Amino acid sequence: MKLYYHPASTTCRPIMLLAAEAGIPLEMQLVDLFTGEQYKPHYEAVNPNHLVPVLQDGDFRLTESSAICKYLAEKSGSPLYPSGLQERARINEVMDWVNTQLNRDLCYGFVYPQIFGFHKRRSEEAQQAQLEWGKERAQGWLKVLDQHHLKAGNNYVCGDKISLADYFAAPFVHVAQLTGTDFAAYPNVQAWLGRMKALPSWGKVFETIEGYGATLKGQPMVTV
Ligand SMILES: N[C@@H](CCC(=O)N[C@@H](CS)C(=O)NCC(=O)O)C(=O)O
Repeated sequence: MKLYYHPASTTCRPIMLLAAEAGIPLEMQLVDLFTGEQYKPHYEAVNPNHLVPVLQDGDFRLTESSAICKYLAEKSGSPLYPSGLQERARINEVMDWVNTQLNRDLCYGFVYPQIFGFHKRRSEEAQQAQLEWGKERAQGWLKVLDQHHLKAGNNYVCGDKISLADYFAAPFVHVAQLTGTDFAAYPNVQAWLGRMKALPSWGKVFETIEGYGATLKGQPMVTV
């Protein structure tokens, strides 16, 4: 199986982490997002959305990070994605929540306008308004993560067992750190992220984005 990816992509890291931890062999095909390779005809033929990740399994091509994670977990029979109806539904629920609410407001609404030049708003006033709006919304979702999903007794987002939802959520939550956020205001999130970072493959999977984060140090940023 081949994965079209970029290591700085938040949506690729859940798949990279899953594959590395579960020992799923993937041929890694870099798509250079920083030179606009995603818009070149050869890649448009792979994904008309001009996005990574894309999984190629023989003749079968799959986009959407959440769908790819589920496909790989199911295909490899991973215990991270148990087949019990309600257990699986709970994992799907959290993954959908991350992909819609948290990703929209924390990543796109708050972090990316600060760390990626091409996401920055056109004027200082627009930028400040965006960050104000994004911060308030992101704080709300982090509170839900902290006090509902990770409430006392829950070491992981779906209970006491690590699941595919943790693999999916952690890279999206982690991006807040690139603005200098330390999650002290969300102690359960902080402790959970610490557990996720202890996964043996975390360092390698996050190497590129951490390297990028290091180049941002010293820039004034708003934290959540
Ligand atoms: N809904 C898609 C979103 C994928 C996505 O946003 N990919 C970003 C990287 S994290 C991308 O390829 N961006 C390229 C661009 O915006 O030109 C998924 O979950 O797979």
